[in-house]
Amino acid sequence: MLELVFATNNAHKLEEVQAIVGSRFVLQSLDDIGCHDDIPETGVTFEENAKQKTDYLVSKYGLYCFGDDSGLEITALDNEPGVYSARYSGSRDMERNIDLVLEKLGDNPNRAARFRTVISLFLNEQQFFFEGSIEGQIVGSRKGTKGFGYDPIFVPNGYDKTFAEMAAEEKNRISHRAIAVGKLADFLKSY
Ligand code: ITT
Repeated sequence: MLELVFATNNAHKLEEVQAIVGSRFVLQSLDDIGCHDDIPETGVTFEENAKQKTDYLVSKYGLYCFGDDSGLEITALDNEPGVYSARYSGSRDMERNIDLVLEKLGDNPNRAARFRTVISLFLNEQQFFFEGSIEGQIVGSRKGTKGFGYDPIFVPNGYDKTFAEMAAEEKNRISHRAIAVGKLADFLKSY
């Protein structure tokens, strides 16, 4: 059994990932290790931000750990909001963040977008990255109330409903995060 710290305080995320990686790995949250610091996220790529989280834990605690960063990239907006997804409008207010995206896109016919997640893993003095993405389209107005973040305006390619109209199990089968975590889990299982 190997202990690994997941650089998150989101208990739901931790539980979900623990179930996927299996009982050979015991995952601990930042809270579990007594880390209440505001870990810097100042990178300009998801890779940099994910690595900042693990670098921080390695230098401060010397622990094996992984951390993730995700966001929405819209082709017609030069891949914005990207790493600024959580605070695109200047705050964490998702109503305003979504309004800003819809306003900037206007009636641009190019609605292509993707959600991306990058996971950084530090294990046995080595650095690994795992990535997941899902392509889709930004719709003209919000649809659905499930999920979080930009889910109400994102329709994955091959589907006719937004992430916010899907049951959690359906979204979690195909999402960027599910793909990246699946790769992490496969790697850990074969390690
Ligand atoms: P932590 O870093 O503390 O885990 P966070 O809110 O910053 O929380 P992420 O880095 O995973 O979470 O994602 C950044 C933003 O990207 C998030 O606040 C959402 O606005 C958006 N986002 C990420 N994944 C999403 C998803 O599955 N559905 C909708 N929006 C998502």
